[in-house]
Amino acid sequence: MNFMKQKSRSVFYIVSLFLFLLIVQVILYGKFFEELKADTETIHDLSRIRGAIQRYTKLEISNRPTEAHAVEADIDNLIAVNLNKNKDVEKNEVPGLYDLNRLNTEWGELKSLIEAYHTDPIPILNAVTDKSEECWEIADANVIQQQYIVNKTTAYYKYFTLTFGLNLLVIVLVLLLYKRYVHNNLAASAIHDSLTGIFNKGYFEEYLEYEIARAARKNLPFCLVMLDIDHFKLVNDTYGHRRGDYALKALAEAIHTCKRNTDVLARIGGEEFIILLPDTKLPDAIQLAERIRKCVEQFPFEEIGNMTISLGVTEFKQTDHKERLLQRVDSAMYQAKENGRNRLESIGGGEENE
Ligand code: GH3
Ligand code: MG
Ligand code: MG
Repeated sequence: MNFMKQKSRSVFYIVSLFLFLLIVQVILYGKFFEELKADTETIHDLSRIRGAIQRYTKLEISNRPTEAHAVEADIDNLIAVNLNKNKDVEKNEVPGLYDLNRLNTEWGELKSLIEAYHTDPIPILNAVTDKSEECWEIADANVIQQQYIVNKTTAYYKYFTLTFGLNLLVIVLVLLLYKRYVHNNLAASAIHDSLTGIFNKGYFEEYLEYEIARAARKNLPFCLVMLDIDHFKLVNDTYGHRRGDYALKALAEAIHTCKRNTDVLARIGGEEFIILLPDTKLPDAIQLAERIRKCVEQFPFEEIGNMTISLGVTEFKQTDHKERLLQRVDSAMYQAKENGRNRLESIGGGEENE
């Protein structure tokens, strides 16, 4: 359970970290969108300036001053607004290309030429059209520059979307894995004893019912071995409850290594254990139980030294039900205690054998 708490904390930190990154990304997203919007507006304005300069020149040359002044005011306004808006823009992003100031200067010169043109048109006409063309080229270069900036921003935006998606995926994956982990752990803790890690009483009884049905249907033998630590109260009283807990865990491990893989071991009481031996007849079960008894007797329990166990063994009979079987193996174990402990007694088919 402690391990589960630690895991929960790690998951909490991981998910928090990725959520934080997600929030940072959302904020940056907002900034990107704003920039993109401003840049797109600039492209729009610059395209308007580009076309309006040509129109202004034509209107002035064809002597339509009212319309020409309206267009002039429009261009003045657009240049001023964009000069102000883009004053922080790094002009050297594409060296020599982006220069609204230069356009402004050329535009001023065009207006002066137009004034001179109205006084004496013939010698100035070529200079006016050349200047107008020059203005168009600068405005066009500015549009291309701005489009380049937008394309770059959009490329960053793609990487952003990718990392955003990955971030989200990590969060979802971590949560899904954690859900599975918790589910598995809960399922495991429902059938395992929390102290020793072996099966608990509830699971064992379910398994026993299943084995009884299987053995009855297929006419197969199986045996039960019940065991209890001798004078365990004394161990607790002498070495303390914690040492007692350790002894229970060590005993479970010792039995686990002595039994066969197919045998099912469970803790059914404080210091009481049971083993189900599938496909096993009584003589073989007695042999295995004796092996376990000796194994425990010789096991060096830290600080405590040696401990002994008393065991009861019985074999399943076709007429048995769960309670009768458990009662019989319990009686056998009780006899082992009565007869001096650190020994085993067996009861087979309702008769008592030693
Ligand atoms: P016997 O040989 O007759 O079995 O004697 P015993 O002292 O082992 O039996 P008794 O029933 O008198 O005492 C059982 C002891 O087991 C008492 C109890 O404190 C201890 N016990 C039960 N569950 C646990 C546990 O989970 N941890 C520890 N440390 N002790 C436990
Ligand atoms: Mg005991
Ligand atoms: Mg007991």
